Amino acid sequence: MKKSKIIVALSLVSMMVLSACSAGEVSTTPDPAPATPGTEEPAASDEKFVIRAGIGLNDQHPQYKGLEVMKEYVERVSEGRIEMQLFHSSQLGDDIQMMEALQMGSQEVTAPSTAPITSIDKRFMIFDLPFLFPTEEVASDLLDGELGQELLDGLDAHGLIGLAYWENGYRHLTNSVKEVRTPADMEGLKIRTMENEVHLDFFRALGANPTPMPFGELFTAMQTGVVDGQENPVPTIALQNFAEVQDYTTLTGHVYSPFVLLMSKIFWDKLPEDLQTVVSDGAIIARDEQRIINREYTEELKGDLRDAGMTVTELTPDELKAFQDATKPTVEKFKGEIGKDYVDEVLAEIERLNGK
Ligand code: TK8
Repeated sequence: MKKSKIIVALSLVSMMVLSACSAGEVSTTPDPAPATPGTEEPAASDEKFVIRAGIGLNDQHPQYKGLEVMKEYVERVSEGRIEMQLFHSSQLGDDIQMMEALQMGSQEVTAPSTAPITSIDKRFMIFDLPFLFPTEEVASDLLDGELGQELLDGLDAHGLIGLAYWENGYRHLTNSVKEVRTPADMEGLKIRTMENEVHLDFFRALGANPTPMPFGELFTAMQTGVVDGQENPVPTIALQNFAEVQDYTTLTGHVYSPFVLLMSKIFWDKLPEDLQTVVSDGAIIARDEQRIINREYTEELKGDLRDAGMTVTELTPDELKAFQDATKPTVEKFKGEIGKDYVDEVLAEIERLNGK
């Protein structure tokens, strides 16, 4: 009896421990040795996968609309084996924090601008060089081609899967102090930039006083006067209500910014192959839709900025050239850091695409 009592007691204890383990809290049994990559037990076909997708912009922005298109596709085509939960307005952190969360496996998807990714791979600085792309079409053709793919493939080594390039768009300057038509008008303006050396350099070259800052802190910084201005595409200026704290927009179009749709490699490697295909197809289908929405919004919302009381300045060709000339030293300065060969390849490809 006594012996059996001990056995019962022991099995009770182990059941309690087991039930505690299944709740994912306490584990007394040593974790099984991590399976050699590629030898993991394939996920059961009915296993459900949850994707937490976080962005910095709000739910009105074309970036969020793109996530909604992707959510609809992956949930439908995976027949519910994938659930996508969407988080906007920096609910899960800023671009850099979310990228790090993906690398650690505590989040599955985010879509930062390329600027923060330069902290991981300097070649992404190519997209921050001022006045690089003559049109959106040339930009997306290059991004979707070999040269763009080469950079996405390089993210694997950093625990990230580069799924696609979505569109942030041409960036324009706003401020609350004065109308800007020339580089001289920039003198001393406190401008918020993304956390990126290239942007800091060319705003200094324009005579401004740039401050790098996460997007989530920008609105308050403009409201309180910590900064006089910032630069972003029209949909962001309009849909993030910058007209409430900014009076002037100058359509400089100084940089075409892509977003990079990223997935955690830890999560990606757990997905069975058929679901990896659903995710990558969904990313591309949503990309094409997101770009169309972004370009439509960009045209429509320019009028909204004026209706909201902003002075919207279109530069003359000469005025634009003055900005291009003033920022040329930045291009030369960062060619080396990005890699001269890669820069030359990209410039040659832009010329080819632009001549098409
Ligand atoms: C939003 C940012 C934003 C970017 C910036 O998270 O930081 O100004 O243009 O879109 O990625």
